[in-house]
Amino acid sequence: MKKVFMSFATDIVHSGHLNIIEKAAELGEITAGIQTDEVIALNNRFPIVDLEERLRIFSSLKHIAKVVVQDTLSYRKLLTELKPDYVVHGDDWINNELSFVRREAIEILESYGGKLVEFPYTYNNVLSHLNHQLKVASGLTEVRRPKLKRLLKVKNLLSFLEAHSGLSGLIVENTVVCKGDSLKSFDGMWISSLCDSTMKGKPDIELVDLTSRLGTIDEIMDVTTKPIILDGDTGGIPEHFAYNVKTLERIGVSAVIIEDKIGLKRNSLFGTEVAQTQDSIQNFSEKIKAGKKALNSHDFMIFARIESLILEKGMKDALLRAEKYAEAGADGIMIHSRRKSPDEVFEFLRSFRKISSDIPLVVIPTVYSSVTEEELAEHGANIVIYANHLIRSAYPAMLNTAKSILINSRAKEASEDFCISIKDVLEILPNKE
Ligand code: SPV
Ligand code: MG
Repeated sequence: MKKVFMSFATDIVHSGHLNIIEKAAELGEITAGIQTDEVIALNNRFPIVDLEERLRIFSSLKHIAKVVVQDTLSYRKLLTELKPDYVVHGDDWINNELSFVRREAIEILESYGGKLVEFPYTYNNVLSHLNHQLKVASGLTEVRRPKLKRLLKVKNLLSFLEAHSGLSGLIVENTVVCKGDSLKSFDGMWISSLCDSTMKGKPDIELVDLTSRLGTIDEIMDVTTKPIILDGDTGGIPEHFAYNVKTLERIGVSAVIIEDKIGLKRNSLFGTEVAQTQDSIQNFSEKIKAGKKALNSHDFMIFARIESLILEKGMKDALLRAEKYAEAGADGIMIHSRRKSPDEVFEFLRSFRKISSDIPLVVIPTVYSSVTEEELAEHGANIVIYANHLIRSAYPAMLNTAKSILINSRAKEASEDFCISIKDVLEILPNKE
């Protein structure tokens, strides 16, 4: 009996898969590699049913002899181990983002005399409607909200990018790059108070209120499915915070981060250049408790953000606060810094990991931007937030366009030098179903 290997990233089995499985079964005995959540997430998708369930579903199919867990996008490990005579796949990966995985699989197969067999991938209205429905389901409140907790369980370090509009949300949602023998995409969106305010031409002082912030969130949620972390500023007074977390939880936000400051909030990156007051440990702990008590689900997270390093109160104060906020029920700790070097953040991460080995740690390397994700993960960070980069890069592009139109008294130069075509704009926007 010849050996056949197939890899699956899906969590529902439809006739398109069954058609290919039936054809593959004619070639030999099928081993199915069931991709882990982490591998599936690399390609910007998020399974609705978990890995255990997917393993059961596939192992119960008539033509599947064996299932194995596939924990890399690359087939190298499993092909080297299993040495199948054939790898069977739909022909859709010849030209899509998985084409490099295909090329590597062909090389490995050729090295020992194996063969890649591709069958036409089934496209029909029923299946494309089903795919669309799955995408819609993935953005529904009850599916979207727990995604952050689920991702934290399967990935070492999550990366979040700022979104301030539907369009920037689409960039975070859809951008995928090929890196080494894998793919990379963002895990979710950060809705920054700085960027939400900047978009409205207002200062970052909690002036853009929650009603307005909810409008931004709604706009982004309408066209995306990834988990959202909201920058909740100071969270307001505990009595208001308790109501507001319920709203955020209900609409499907996954987490809110609140910072331990009181009075007129100024952006942290001003540091001690402007007057900013840190809340007492006791008050802020009460706010965390009030928020936690108000929640209805287990999957909405409240992260406590510590401003001690920003306000030059020292490492000891930062660590004490982290410990106390965790005791008050915070689901994670964000440590902020405005030093150019990541050393104080590294020190905090290392020291806090001695206090708690599992509470998620969040960092925002805006000023210490040369730090790499590998270094942050090594020191114990769980979430890295790129907090303002889409709006910061959009602004100079818009300014150059405005100047070019003024200088040339026409739009031709700006269109050619700084703009995408209208055709491209239309393609970015969702236009099916
Ligand atoms: C934000 O993005 O609004 C933040 C991070 O709170 S920072 O601007 O660095 O304070
Ligand atoms: Mg902010």
